[in-house]
Amino acid sequence: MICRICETKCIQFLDLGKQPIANNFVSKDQFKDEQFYRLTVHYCPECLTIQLGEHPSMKSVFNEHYSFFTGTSDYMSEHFKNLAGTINVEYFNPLKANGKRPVIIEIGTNDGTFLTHFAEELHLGFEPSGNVADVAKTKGVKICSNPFETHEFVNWPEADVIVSANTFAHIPDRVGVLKNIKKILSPNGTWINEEPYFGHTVSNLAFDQFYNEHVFYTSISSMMRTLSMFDLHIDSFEYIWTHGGSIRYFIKHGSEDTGVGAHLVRSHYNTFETNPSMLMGFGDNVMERVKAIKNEVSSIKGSIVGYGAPAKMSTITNACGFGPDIIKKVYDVTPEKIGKFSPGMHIPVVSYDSFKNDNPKNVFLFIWNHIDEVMKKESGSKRNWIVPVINVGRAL
Ligand code: JHZ
Ligand code: SAH
Repeated sequence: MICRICETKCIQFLDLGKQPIANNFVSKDQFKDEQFYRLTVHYCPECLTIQLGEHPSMKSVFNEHYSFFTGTSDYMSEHFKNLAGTINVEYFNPLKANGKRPVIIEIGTNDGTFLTHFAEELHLGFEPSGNVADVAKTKGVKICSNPFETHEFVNWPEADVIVSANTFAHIPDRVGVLKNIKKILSPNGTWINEEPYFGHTVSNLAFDQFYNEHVFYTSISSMMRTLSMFDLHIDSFEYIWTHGGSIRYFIKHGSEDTGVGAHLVRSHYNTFETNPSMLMGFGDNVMERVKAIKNEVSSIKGSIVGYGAPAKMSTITNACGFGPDIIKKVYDVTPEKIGKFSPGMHIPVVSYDSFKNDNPKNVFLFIWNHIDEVMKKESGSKRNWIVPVINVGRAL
């Protein structure tokens, strides 16, 4: 395949086979129409960008039936409230003190969990999935349904802050996104972008982060190279504990050396960041991990159920061949998923309401990234938790 950024020939390091659309929970009558794609992962030797080989069309993924709602996690709601607080203190209040009315744009607003904190400010949220956008609108959030990268900004003021969380990685036309950021970010503005950090995916063997929505996987070195092509740079960054280990970049115009490259040389992720050929070994380790999960599950006596029905479960169950004969059902809180079946393997999704009453013993924790929140909720009950990754702790 050819790199989506710099058009260099990429190198494949992982093949997880035929996979369905990860968030496409289906009803029985939709089984026969399910769409599949081949889940291969590659890196570009030139700009170091890690990316999927192929993916289904955006329209078949982000539409009126999108099943992920940010607000289903209390932890994530709190996380975005805190981010809004930081933005107010660091960017909005100083601008207001200078008599300016600040402007904020969000890419991938979803149900408005973040942007609702700016409902009284000059704001705009980009959200092409109609059903989640409708929820955002009820929270006072102004929505544009165009994909951000195709939007033509006419009579819209430059943004002082642009926020994208778990969305930049989802948009195949990365060049289009960066061109539009360049156009609409004010000269002193900041683009705050957060998403799972690929260093954590590697060190946790979290291969369930690979699925069709995640077209790109972020490393600091690839971000530095890509941004420099668009006269943007990483002003600073921090590792954050969301979605199993993420990174938050603060990005600005220009090409200043802010010491990020020097940090990389000292970081224990240096090998992976600067020598992507080690990813071939990672690909082999993932396939070993798939075998280890299958062995662990087959050694369990008695029935197994799943906890949480994230997009990630699609990769695991399809790679491991786990259908309802192996994982009987999966409990989830999302009304859009309950009563449907998991993509590809068709494990029934049932309401979390019956979990405590059913009192299952063996529970596959598909939402290992929410482990703190789950263990708080489930403290006091004794269960055999099966966790697909080798480490859920804070790596940094
Ligand atoms: P969760 C999605 O990934 C998709 P997923 C997307 N591609 C992405 O990048 C991230 O989000 C941001 C349920 N749940 O967060 C709700 C419970 O049942 O791991 C959800 O269905 N009980 C945009 O899907 C799922 O689990 C609970 O206590 O991998 C969570 O999915 C909690 C906390 C959640 O994201
Ligand atoms: N920011 C939220 C939601 C992430 S889900 C969070 O971190 O929880 C990703 C969201 O991006 C989805 O709601 C999806 O519909 C939206 N999205 C997908 N493609 C997009 C595009 N081209 N422009 C803007 N939003 C997009």
